[in-house]
Amino acid sequence: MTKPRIYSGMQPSSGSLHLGNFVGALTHWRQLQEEGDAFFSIVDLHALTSIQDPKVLRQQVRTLAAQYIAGGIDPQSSCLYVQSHVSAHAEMAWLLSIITGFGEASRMTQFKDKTAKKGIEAANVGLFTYPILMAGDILLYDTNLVPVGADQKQHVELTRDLGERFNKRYGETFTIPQPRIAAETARIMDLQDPTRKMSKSAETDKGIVWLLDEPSRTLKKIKSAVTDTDGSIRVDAENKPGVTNLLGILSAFTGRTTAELADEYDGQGYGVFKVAVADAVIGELAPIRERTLELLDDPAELDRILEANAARAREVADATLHRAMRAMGLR
Ligand code: ATP
Ligand code: LTN
Repeated sequence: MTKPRIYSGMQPSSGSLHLGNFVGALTHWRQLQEEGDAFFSIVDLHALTSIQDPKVLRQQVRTLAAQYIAGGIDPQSSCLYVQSHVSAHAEMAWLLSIITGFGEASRMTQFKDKTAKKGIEAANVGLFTYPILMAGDILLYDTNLVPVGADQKQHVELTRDLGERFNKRYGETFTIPQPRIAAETARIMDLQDPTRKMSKSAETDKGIVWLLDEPSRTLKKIKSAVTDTDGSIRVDAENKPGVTNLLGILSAFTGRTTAELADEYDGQGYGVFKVAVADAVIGELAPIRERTLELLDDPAELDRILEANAARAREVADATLHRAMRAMGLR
């Protein structure tokens, strides 16, 4: 049996990945790359919808590439590449926009969320067509499985609908992908406001552990995590969101269940518990941080890896793009 094709990507939209991205995305990718033929992209065309400074974008693309590699994505066995290096992505987005209904695109909740604050008038059209570009990413690689967080499920559903519609209208062209949604327990919450997910767009970064934070800073952030006053250590998301989140983090970094950990730490006090969480997190993240900095010290080598992988991605993507164009009566 041939291995399933796996595809996922993240936007280079911050100076570093955070703990949520690491637990919710990177650790799954790392595991999945063993089971399939994986493509992991740095979706810089998507990030253009929110980043205006070219220098910042260029730097963040390199940092994300270094963090993918330092975090365990093997650029020899997985295809780790930058979306804009493969021109088929932008072309495919146009072809798919033709078969996307305006109403259908208007129903995407991420667009509604991202424009809620400033209003639709202030948004760019790219933010609106963002899910169509994403559908193209996935369809170009004959993808079987798309590992993403629950917030991206609607976009993968759109991808399936567009793929099926295209196949019906123009003949069998695309493989229809399945989403692989990370478990709710893999969702890491903000350390200062544990009712909200850890997110790079939070107002302050006091509750965010960045993978590039120095260990002393990580320790400080975890020690200052908001908890409660009842002193017990148990899983209770409703009444004890802070403690529950810390148990989730410790579980992700030790492979032990939250129930087991609660049993072990209950009665020892929050101070001891927080230090245990920080030790586990720093133990795994400190070497990743160092490796990332080493990789960033040699940008030429990083660029060489990205270019070699882009060449591989282009081969697969161009073949699919040309197939779709011919099916539509182009070329
Ligand atoms: P934004 O604030 O712009 O939504 P983000 O920090 O939530 O950004 P994304 O770029 O949307 O991050 O997500 C990249 C990947 O990381 C996705 O697969 C997403 O599901 C996962 N992810 C993001 N935040 C978390 C979190 N707090 N816990 C677990 N997984 C997360
Ligand atoms: N929209 C996604 C990033 C993304 C993606 C993709 C994920 C762009 N293209 C293709 C999976 C497959 C996000 O914001 N996390």
